[in-house]
Amino acid sequence: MREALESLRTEALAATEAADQLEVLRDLKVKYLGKKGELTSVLRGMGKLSAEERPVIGSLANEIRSQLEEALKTKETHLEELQLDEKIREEKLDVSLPGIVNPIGAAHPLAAVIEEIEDIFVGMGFEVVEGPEVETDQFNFEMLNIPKDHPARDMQDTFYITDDILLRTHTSAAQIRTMLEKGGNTAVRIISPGKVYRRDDDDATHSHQFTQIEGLVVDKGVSMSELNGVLLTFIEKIFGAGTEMRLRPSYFPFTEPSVEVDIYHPEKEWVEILGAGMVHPNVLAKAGYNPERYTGFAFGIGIERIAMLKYNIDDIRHFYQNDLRFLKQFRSV
Ligand code: FA5
Repeated sequence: MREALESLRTEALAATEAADQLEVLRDLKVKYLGKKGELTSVLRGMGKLSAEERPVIGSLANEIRSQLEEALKTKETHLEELQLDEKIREEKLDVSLPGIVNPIGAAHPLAAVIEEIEDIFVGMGFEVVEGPEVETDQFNFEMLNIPKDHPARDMQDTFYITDDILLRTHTSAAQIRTMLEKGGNTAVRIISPGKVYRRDDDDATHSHQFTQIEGLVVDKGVSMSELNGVLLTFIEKIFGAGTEMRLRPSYFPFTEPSVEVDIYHPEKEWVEILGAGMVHPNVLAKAGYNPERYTGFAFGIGIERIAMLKYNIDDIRHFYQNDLRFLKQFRSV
């Protein structure tokens, strides 16, 4: 029996030594020390031993059990340490590796130009208001002195939704909304940016959907020279001091006199960027302002044209094609 125990010791210690996985150790523990394990089954034969032999074999068995337990524990700790080292090695961060760069978005060039223009006018005491893109014929035309049969309707070929509802052809509709809101006896000093729509054929300088900024000043004693001063200040701020501006007589049914404003560009020479004029007395009256006491001026700026001149863009369609090669050039704008 002694020999059986000794060979069990040798075999179990060798197996423990050889184990290279925690699972293997667990199996060995069951195999040798478990209730149905080999040590227990050797000890089951103790009944056949003499009274003198029994304590000797008993103490040998206990010695082997604790030696084996000790060996298994030591090996277990060792394997756990190895496993932890491996994990640390795998999860180690190499701070010298190049990082993953997330692409950063930027404002669309038109949005950036609108913001810049808003800042310039806010600096001159203007308030920013918004109007709806789906407008009534009444606000887009009738109240701007353009009745249904008026030839000026041909100047702005319109997308109609019904006979009386349309996609606004210009931001001038915001003039009427603002004056009605102010009630006929309060001064007005607003700009109103937004999208407008016309059934124009798209080409390098025309788009069926484009952006305007309307301006409107109504007060007692407002004059054409103030309009001139406001526009020149705006143009010098957006294109740089010394930029030349020219007013050409023109015609809009809602202003009298009316002008078209060009700026001088070294390559393109004179380029039209906006329409303007003194608010027509009929328009003031329709919107509740007494033209005997109040005068006003208004202007409508084409934003794409401004952005094209400012950034040397040769085709208006670039703004609407969402080509990243184009848009990425405006990251720092
Ligand atoms: C108007 O729309 C008037 N409402 C402007 C105005 C307001 C005059 C207040 C007087 C008082 P016009 O149709 O000219 O005017 O357009 C104004 C500007 O919008 C033009 O100078 C041009 O810069 C721009 N524009 C006009 N049509 C297009 C188009 N199809 N695509 C891009 N820009 C355009």
